[in-house]
Amino acid sequence: MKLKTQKNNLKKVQKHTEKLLHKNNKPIAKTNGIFKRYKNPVLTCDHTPIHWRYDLNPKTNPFGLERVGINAVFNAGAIKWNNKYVLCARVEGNDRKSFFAIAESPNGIDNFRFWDKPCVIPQISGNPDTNVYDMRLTLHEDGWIYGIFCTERKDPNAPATDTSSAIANAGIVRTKDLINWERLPDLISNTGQQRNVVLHPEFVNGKYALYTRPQDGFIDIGNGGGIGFGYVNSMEKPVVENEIIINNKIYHTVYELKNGQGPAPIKTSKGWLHIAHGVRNTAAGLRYVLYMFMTDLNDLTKVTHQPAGYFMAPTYKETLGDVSNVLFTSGWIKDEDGTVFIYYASSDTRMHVAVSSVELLVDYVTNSPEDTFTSAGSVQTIINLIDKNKGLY
Ligand code: M1P
Repeated sequence: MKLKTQKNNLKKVQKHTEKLLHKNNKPIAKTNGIFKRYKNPVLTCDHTPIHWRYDLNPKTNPFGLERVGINAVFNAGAIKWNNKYVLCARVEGNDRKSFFAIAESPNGIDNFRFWDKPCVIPQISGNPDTNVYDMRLTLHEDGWIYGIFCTERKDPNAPATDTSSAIANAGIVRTKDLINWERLPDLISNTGQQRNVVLHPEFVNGKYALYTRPQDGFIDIGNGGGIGFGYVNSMEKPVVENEIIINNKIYHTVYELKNGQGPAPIKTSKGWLHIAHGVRNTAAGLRYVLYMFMTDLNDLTKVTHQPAGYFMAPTYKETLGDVSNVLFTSGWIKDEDGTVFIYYASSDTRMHVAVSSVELLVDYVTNSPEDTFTSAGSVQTIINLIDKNKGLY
């Protein structure tokens, strides 16, 4: 076999990357009317810049070999910024470490391009993060853009032979330009572990408000779980107070095992629109789907509407990846005209977009039947619809 020269191999990679970055995206024909999926993923490991992965100097890389492998790009936070659709993606290297990197698109559906360098997240002195992931971005009414992410560190109390046990908590940064990040202290809460912590965009009774997901263990949430809600007096000393569960995990639902808030909710005239992930166990492992609910405009702890079951589940193609059968969202963007871009990842591998609108989502959430939690109840729901449709089919 002939060894590829540096020039040939790099040219090939460059060509492939540029083609990918300019590929137009189209909605797929099949839709339930509520949202439209798009054909191509919006971000993958192949979208990462070539200068992150290759030593471009022919003297030090004569064969044009990849030096730093990128394994996956997923679970991105999202924000409309300077008229661009911006994702703060979780980029995972071949070394299993995740980090954050910003990619922007002019239209929200294709042509996403990473900025020159990944985000540099300052470390907490004496307590560095081992791994960071799943940043939710919130433009708060205090003027800062906050990023809340999961920071993972080895459990200091695990026996020496246990090399897996970890502690997950919410790390917090803020920025005014998405380039310079100020690290704030990690969240202090009653439970040992937190993941999927999200900042509400408005002050509530003069306080910051957080969606949380308290858990007892790193993977198992134990006695904890459910989407929590609590208050924080100061983001510089972030201690969660009065944390209560507002959206529980429930037996024999798509969120039986655990759930977690997606991005910060969207304010509508009918209430706050939420998108979340729900997890159940199956013989083939965990299955992650997305579901929606609405909370009261004046009482954020009160769920006013919640359609039964999932809003989006992985399609066959989306079920395949590093962690199969997973849809996960941590970012969406509402445009001035009410269009909603839902950015979701499939199987911890790649990012996609689905497009809907505030009008459609509010209709879906407020008019779809709620869960009855029994098979007989589900049959009755369908019978009710059939009766309502009498004479119309
Ligand atoms: O692998 C699926 C997801 O698992 C975790 O989510 P949760 O905390 O709800 O179980 C996270 O590690 C997430 O990043 C990942 O996509």
